[in-house]
Amino acid sequence: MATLKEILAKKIEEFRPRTTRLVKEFGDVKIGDVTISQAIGGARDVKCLVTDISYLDPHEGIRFRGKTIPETFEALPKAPNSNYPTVEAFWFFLLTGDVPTQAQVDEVIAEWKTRQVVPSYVWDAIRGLPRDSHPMVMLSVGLLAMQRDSKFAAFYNSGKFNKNVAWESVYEDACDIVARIPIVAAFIYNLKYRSDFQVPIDPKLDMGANFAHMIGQCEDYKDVARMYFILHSDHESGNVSAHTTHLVHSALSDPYYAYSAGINGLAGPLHGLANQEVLDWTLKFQEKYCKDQEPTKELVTKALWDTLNSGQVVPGYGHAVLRKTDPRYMSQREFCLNTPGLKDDKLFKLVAMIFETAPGVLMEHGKAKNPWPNVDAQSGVIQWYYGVREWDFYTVLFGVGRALGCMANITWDRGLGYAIERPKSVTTAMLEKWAEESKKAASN
Ligand code: AMX
Repeated sequence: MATLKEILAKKIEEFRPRTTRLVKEFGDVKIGDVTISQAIGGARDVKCLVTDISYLDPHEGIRFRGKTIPETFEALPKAPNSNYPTVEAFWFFLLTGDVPTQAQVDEVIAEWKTRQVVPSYVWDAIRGLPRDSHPMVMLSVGLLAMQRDSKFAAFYNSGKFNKNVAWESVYEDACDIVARIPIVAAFIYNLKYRSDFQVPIDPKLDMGANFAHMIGQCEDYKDVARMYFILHSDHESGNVSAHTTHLVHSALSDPYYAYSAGINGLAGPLHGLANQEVLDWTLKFQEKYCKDQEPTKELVTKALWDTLNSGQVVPGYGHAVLRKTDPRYMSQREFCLNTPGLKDDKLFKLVAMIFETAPGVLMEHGKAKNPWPNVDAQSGVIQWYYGVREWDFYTVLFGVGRALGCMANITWDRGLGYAIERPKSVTTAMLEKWAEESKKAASN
């Protein structure tokens, strides 16, 4: 049986001529124009990134390797006694586009075990931080501390660096990072919230199950972890964490530097930190409005307007690309509705009420182009229900999942030899000149 790396090597070899031909023969074909509002407004919709790992349609939502979320869950081999695939099966699929056999999944699970040794100086680096540092700082520092192990950096410094095979050492780092990041995350959780009570990995368990085990969670949480990490893995290339990782790696910074930077982007409240903000908003709402009464749509409406009128965003709602409810939201909602206990949970019911109310309020407010919920509006309530109530940790969970997409993407970036990223800037005076010229041309 060919290994994952051998299958990947064959796929990259086969794919390369497509990229080379596009650049060589069709390099001048235009795929879009850039407007002044795109240049000033965060490059929204500017088509200048390429990935085949996932695609985000504004109306349909995400497809991983051509498959919707339900199709992905359906197609992949499941974890033992579970309706969900293992993260390892998903990793194989994300990297190659092939649905692995059970034997191939078992091989990835076994291989990750060999990579799960985190050097003790990583723990020292994290322990050296003030205990009230944000867990995303700890995750970013933990990743950077592991950079000493980078096989890509070692290959680059070996004097034998060769562009054609550079992807192989990125792949090695990528596998090390995805295998180790849940261990680092569990360490941070136990350090911060369980009085440094550290639990060793259980070599019999797959990644999701092992994460549940390390943070002292119950049997049912194993599926929560698998589902969570898969859903948060990839959202095409333009989001801040994926794009940052791609950008930093394009300078041939190794995957540790690149993903540590990606994690720093994920820590922004408009991006991954929104999951923590959603829980914070919802609990503050309960505290302020529902001490002596049950939540009602009227109270939720009032709280939403209070947020908007104070100039803040409603966390968990809106999206730069999506123009409908995020299927990652729906997938988690379905999980809640199918989980006895969770479907009747007070917080879940409140989140469901916000879902019924917020889109109308945002439409009336008239600013957000997408008034529908994104992934972050639903994820915290599941963690809360299972007892992971330290909501400043939620973005770390996002970061564990997002590692899969970012690492798969930069492995392919190197495989296809993507160039250092370097868009061109212009000055405001140039924009004003072009604006005047366009006005004159329109009036002639
Ligand atoms: N609440 C209030 N106002 C919102 C809003 C929301 N949820 N979503 C968008 N708006 C506002 C924007 O702030 C912007 O206002 P401005 O004109 O005064 O600057 C206006 O509506 C137009 O914005 P947009 O084009 O609809 O969105 P965008 O592409 O600029 O930003 C996003 C997208 C996600 C940052 C934005 O919708 C937002 O801030 N949402 C809340 C935070 C959040 O949930 N982030 C997580 C996104 C998913 C993820 O990455 N994890």
